[in-house]
Amino acid sequence: MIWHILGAGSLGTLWATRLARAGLPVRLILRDPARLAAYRTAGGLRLSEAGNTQCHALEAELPAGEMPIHRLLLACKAYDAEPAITELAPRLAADAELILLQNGLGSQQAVADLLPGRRCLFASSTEGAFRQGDFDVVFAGQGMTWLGDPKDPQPPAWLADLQLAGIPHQWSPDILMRLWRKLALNCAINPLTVLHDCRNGDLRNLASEVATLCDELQLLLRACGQNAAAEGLHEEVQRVITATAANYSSMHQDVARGRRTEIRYLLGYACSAARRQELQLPHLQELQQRLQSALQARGLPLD
Ligand code: NAD
Ligand code: KPL
Repeated sequence: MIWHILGAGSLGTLWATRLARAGLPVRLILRDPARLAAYRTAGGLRLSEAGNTQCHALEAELPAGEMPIHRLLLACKAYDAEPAITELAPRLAADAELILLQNGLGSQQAVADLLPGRRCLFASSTEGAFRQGDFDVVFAGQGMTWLGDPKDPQPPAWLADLQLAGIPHQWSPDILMRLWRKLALNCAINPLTVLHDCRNGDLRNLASEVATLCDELQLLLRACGQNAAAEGLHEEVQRVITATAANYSSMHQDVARGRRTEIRYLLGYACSAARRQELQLPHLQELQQRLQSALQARGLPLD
């Protein structure tokens, strides 16, 4: 079974190169003819890991290719997921299965709604990678990827491919709980690092603001039926702030590089969910407004 991988960015490269190294057939799907030509000129994907760089000349094609797709890893940003799948849908076989690697919430359901009958696994990853150039990625942090299917608690047999490829993963019968928990962590940390232009560790100086946000996020999680995700949230946020004290959050990095953020699928999703539940969460809503003003001032999209 061929692994089609849409998105030759940080995580797409990390997955594609490990699957290919294990001898599994992999084909990249690149956005347009210009990207395909640039990929061919580059001669493949470069992955640097522990000071060692290797080039992997994987097969690549365009979304409008002929071959039906049976297994797809969707490795683009959350805001690109729906348009990417809309373009690719005619190639997806009736039995196609997908892994959706997007952070936050909202994009996975939107993709699944476009593909009735196809199995969509949702993923939440703590692996770290970044692009240092076109088709040139650095594996920056070991981590774990949790996979699950909100509609079916049974893992697919083909997860054995990930084992073979050495991709650390765990099946999660309650993947929505994991995604909500990560969303809450990201909402408590990432926007403040943008607003204060600081590293995660500097949030220790904003302890009461972080605590207030965690209180509101816990109310939201409970109102949305996510009691397990609410448990001990503030303590975990404090632990993550300490453990990643020297790092800039992913949202801070996006803003610093002038890139669009995934705000719509993080804080935006949280604020919309609060409105749907008719919950008043004034600090979270004010945080969203302050963040949007900061994005506007930098000429970045507000969602
Ligand atoms: P990235 O920007 O490095 O890569 C995304 C790639 O998708 C880009 O190369 C882009 O050109 C491509 N793409 C977008 N639309 C496309 C289309 N229609 N056709 C073909 N290619 C298309 O992003 P990333 O860092 O790999 O992040 C992917 C997701 O994983 C995000 O939701 C992110 O939050 C999440 N995530 C990333 C990391 C990390 O360390 N990078 C860690 C955990 C979670
Ligand atoms: O996931 C993160 C991010 O930067 O996106 C952490 C390190 C948990 C901070 O929210």
